Amino acid sequence: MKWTQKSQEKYNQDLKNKIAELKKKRKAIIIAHNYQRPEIQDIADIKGDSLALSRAAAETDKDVIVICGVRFMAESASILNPDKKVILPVVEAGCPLADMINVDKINELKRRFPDAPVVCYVNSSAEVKAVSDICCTSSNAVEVVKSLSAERIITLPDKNLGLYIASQVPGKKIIPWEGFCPSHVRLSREDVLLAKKLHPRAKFLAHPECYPEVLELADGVCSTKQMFDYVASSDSQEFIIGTEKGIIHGLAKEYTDKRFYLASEHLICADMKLTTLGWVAHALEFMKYEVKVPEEIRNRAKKGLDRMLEVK
Ligand code: CIZ
Repeated sequence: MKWTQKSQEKYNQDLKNKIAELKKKRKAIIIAHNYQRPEIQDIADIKGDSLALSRAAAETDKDVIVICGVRFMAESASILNPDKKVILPVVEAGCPLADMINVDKINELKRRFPDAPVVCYVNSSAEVKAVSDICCTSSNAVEVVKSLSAERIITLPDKNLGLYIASQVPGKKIIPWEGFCPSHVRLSREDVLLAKKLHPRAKFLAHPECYPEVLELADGVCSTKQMFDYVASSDSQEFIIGTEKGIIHGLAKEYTDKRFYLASEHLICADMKLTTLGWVAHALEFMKYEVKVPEEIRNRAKKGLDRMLEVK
């Protein structure tokens, strides 16, 4: 068969119909991150950042939660919903940033800075959350740190997010871990200056996982959710976006009268792009791949997530 745009559309529509049928049969909810492929965002019941995903997972009355994202997101859903089946369609969808820290390294930090609580970005494994004091996302990291009475605070695993928090909470000494997001650090100051030259009227929105010298050029430093909020309340018609490419689909779909330019074509997370319609259909048909956090780790990790959800 010759593969044309028409046959591709039919193939996708058949998969979407199958997913809708299976979703009903399984009493499932599909939750997708803002960085997912456009066609995955379009079939999701809930779409958002990690915080929205965690909240939706905590509130759903469905039996099965399909997380279209990466492993740590499915783990968070499992931590908050021990009695539900949490499914990650692509078993190897991980997060290189999350893999840059582990329990031994945190224990070493705690030995060096015994008075400093550990604030752990949700982009981390369940084991890492279990030995941290409180979690945060890129939406609420500054508020979470402000909510703590300690003067010295360890933030992990993303160094740039730690440096950004430090710039916003000057009264505290932030001790950031050295991790980084391989997608966001590919955005250079030169990329942004070029994009600004090409689109002089556009506002530049940057994710806090970008380097400080990139954030210096930003009109807004925003999580993905905050980028939606910024665009909604801005009079500007054009925006240069400094985060993963997937968000452009959601922004362009929601704000049809505004224009969005990706700050660099390198802003792509390969793990986020692994989930396809085919894998979601497979996940619902065969209930694969279940992510279940062991009870002992879950109990400890949940405390940090609950504490975060209380802050904001
Ligand atoms: O917090 C998240 O979900 C991430 C990884 C990015 C963002 O800002 O949404």
